[in-house]
Amino acid sequence: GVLMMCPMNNYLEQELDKRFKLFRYWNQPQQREFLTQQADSIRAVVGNATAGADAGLIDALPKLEIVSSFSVGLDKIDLIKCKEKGIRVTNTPDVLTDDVADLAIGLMLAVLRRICECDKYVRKGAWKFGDFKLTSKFSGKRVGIIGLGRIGLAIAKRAEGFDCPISYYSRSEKPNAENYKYHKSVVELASNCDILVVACALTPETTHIVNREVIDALGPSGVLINIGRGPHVDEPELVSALVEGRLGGAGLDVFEKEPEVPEQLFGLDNVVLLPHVGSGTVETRIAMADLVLGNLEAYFANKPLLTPVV
Ligand code: 8YV
Repeated sequence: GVLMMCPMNNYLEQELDKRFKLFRYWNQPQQREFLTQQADSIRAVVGNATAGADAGLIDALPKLEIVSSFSVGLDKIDLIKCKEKGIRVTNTPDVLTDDVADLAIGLMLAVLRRICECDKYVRKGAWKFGDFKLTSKFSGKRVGIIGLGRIGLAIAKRAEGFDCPISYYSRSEKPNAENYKYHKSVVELASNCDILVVACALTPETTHIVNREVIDALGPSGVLINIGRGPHVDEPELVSALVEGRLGGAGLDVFEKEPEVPEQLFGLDNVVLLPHVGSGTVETRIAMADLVLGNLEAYFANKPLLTPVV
């Protein structure tokens, strides 16, 4: 049997139902009792960015052999425990890179050119009474990227098309990034860019990697873009910096306690708020679902996994 943790994609759910004995975790009124009853029949877990496989779930499922995540991020999976127990783990890299990078650029444009505010302006009929205020140019702005992995690199390539000088922070300097300037700390990166983008994985080391010091280094004309994970940013610090005008703006696809979004942000026009839709296109979600299914099929057919992590 396969245990799906929460609703994530209809096509994925239908295919899992066709090919395996599917248990829907979110439909169980008594989740603890359900786990005790079905403990011996669940060999696979399908999770996502919302619900994965934590230590408690892994301990409750002694027959668990594989966790196939409908996400590239692995922060909701206890990878150390999986390794210890010989549980395989797969994710959905590459297929979502374009979408997430596209959206990062979209957020930059939306924040600097006030696209959402402009749209509201037209809809409420305000144009008849005067032109919209002037906004900020995006082309040529200095873009700083935290994490130059698959997604960070795709954002860099796109921003290059807008003539943006690129700099980045990562644990070590990348050999494949000669055109991009490496900074050995996030504060140094933030001090030397106009737009700071979070594009790294969420780990204990990168939790609150954007803290007050980083926000202050970015400053009142700087813009923060987060398409990574909410906990990358100290959210109360971000909110007070935006409310007090110590940060120029923010484009956020992710939040610390999704779907909760700090309401103090709702009245700010220099902020664009998205409901975690980085990979949310029809095309990409099908490709992600096919990877989840392909990994499970490969595993149970004793074939090499398509996108193994553990
Ligand atoms: C998804 C994501 O939002 O890949 C990730 O890490 O955050 C997203 O693609 C999510 O897992 C879809 O349910």
